[in-house]
Amino acid sequence: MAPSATVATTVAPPALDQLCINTLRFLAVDMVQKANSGHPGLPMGSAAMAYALWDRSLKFNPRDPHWPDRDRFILSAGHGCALLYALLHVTGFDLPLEELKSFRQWGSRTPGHPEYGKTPGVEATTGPLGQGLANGVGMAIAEAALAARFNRPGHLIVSHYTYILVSDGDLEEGISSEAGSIAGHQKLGKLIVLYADNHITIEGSTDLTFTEDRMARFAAFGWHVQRVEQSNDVEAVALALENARKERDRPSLIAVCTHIGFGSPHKQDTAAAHGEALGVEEVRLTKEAMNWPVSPSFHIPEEALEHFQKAVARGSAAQVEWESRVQTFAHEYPDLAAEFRRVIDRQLPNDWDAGLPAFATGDGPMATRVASGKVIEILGSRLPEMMGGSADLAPSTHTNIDRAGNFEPENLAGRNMHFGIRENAMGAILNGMALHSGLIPYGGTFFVFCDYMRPPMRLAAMNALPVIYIFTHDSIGMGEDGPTHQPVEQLIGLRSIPGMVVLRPADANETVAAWRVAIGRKQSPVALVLTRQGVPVLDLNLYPAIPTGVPSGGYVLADSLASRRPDIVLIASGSEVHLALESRERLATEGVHARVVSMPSTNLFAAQSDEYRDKVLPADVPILVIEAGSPIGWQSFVGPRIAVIGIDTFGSSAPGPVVMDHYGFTVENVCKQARRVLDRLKEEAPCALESPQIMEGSF
Ligand SMILES: Cc1ncc(C[n+]2csc(CCOP(=O)(O)OP(=O)(O)O)c2C)c(N)n1
Repeated sequence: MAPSATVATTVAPPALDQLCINTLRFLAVDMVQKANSGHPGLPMGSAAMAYALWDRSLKFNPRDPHWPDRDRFILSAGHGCALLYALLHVTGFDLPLEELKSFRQWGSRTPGHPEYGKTPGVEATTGPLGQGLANGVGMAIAEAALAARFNRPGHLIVSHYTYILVSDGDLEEGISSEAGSIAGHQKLGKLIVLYADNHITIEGSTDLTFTEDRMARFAAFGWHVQRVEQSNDVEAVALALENARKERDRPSLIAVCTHIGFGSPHKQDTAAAHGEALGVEEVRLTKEAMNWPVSPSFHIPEEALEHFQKAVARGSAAQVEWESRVQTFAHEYPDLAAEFRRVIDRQLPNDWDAGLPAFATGDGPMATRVASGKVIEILGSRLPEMMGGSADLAPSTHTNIDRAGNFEPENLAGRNMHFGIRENAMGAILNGMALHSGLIPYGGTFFVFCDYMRPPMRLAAMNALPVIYIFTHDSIGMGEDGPTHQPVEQLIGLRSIPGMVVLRPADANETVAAWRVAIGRKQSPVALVLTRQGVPVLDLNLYPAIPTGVPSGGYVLADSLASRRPDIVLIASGSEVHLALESRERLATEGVHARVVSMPSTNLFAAQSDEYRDKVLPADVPILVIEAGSPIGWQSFVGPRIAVIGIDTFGSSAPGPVVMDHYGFTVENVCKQARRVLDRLKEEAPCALESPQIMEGSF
């Protein structure tokens, strides 16, 4: 058995508490019933523990949901969001009852799972189980890091807790072990997790799938664990929360034995309390059983509302008290206070990009990952809010900031993070850090392993979070490690995530420009896709368009050598840009005049005006795309007059240049394919496919 403490007091909560808890329960029941869609079970079972937290502990101000020193609360079990919306409404957030009545309807602020930015008081988008837990770890890391940076003796400017409500599903997901492990290792004492331990998931009892001792598991991660046997024992939950807050060196897990669908005569403790409304008859029976008026629905007793709304005065007072502390702090440490305000507001200092290097040809060949490492060094010294690291690949991803120290329990001011080999949690922790605000979080790994962190990347894009990913070893060009490590479909995969900006720079100077874009974007995640292998450095005198071209996503890097309209446009990204440039010269000797368009970001290019795009890619000039990735997707924005040299297998293990040659990334093949495109146009007849690497025009 785990060394956990069991906390218990009385079983029946006092009448007012009971009234408040039932208010939450039945608001959730009515919301789901009216929508005829949603999950009533978790809200009914977890209302009491959520009430204990929100009523007795949580520091929040409904009138200012973004107050920087509020406690964070994440409902990781996002399917139970009716509970969260009920809490937000009754405690006085700007979420009118009408919104609760429009649960899950078009245009409402009460979507089917909590969405960050849509509902005041929702701290994180949740729904994909496990992500919210790891987001909370990121928030707790942010709190610890900012506290270390800004608090001074006698001045507590950053001092709040992160609370998370999780379900069985959250703890079943592998990410919970990744996140739990790192949180325990980092001794995140201000992270407190309430676990709705109800033994039920959608397919039935957890006996079907989930029988390990969860408490022992988290204790082994280094957590402080407690159990509350009676979920309605508000005082016991409050006491367990108090114990958890006293525990400064370990994150806390409080398993509360809840009953899914609590109070429902036919559905309590069954999977039937999941995923659908209770039904009109069962709602009536439940209300009657719990002595609640059957109608009207959405009933909120005045006494309960009055009690809940004390949160407004309590929250305002707490914020006013904090603001006065900040004022005293600002008096004593004016520069530090201004800096605190700047980072919390996500503002960049005026000179943030001063001193970024302009690389010379003689600096090359240089891998873009190496160039990125040099940029991180400089940016890291100018932007103390930059904090990040790698999933155990820092020597390869070049993500460390020299002299910034490791973030670890003994050095919470350290900014280099060691995420361990935990990509999924790394992505979600970065999201939590971005959601917290005050930091520019970044994380790196090999590009192929971005698949392991795709769920949090998708959420980062959905929530417009400024997270930066550094993906190195970006193509088959990385060589010997072979197909398991050679990304092929990842580029198109990331480009297809709405809102994700993917940048694959061609050389060191494009890498500098790409970092400028990444830091400057406050409303979207950015993935930097970088080479392992050295590539030539493009001379800024010869290619002056680089600094302004990269932010446009695609630009004319080198025009047709003849001062006339190009015969063909060669589009390339990353390492293939150099191949395009060489091929352009070879083609010229054969009388074919090619323009080279460097396209580090299809997403940014797609966002340019039609006029700009038509200038870069004239409508009636054929296009050959050269990119060491899946050819799918290019036609969507360059039209049908296109051929692609890409890859539609998984690569092979051999030295990088050999692999590139084998897959047709040679000057000979580019020139040959360019001539085929032109010949075909002359003949106006489709030509047969010659190799799997070239895709023909009419997709
Ligand atoms: C990653 C992920 N997989 C699957 C689901 C679909 N899903 C929603 S709720 C749920 C199970 C809920 O069981 P539990 O987590 O124990 O919550 P409770 O029964 O307490 O409501 C599942 C599988 C999901 N939301 N996220």
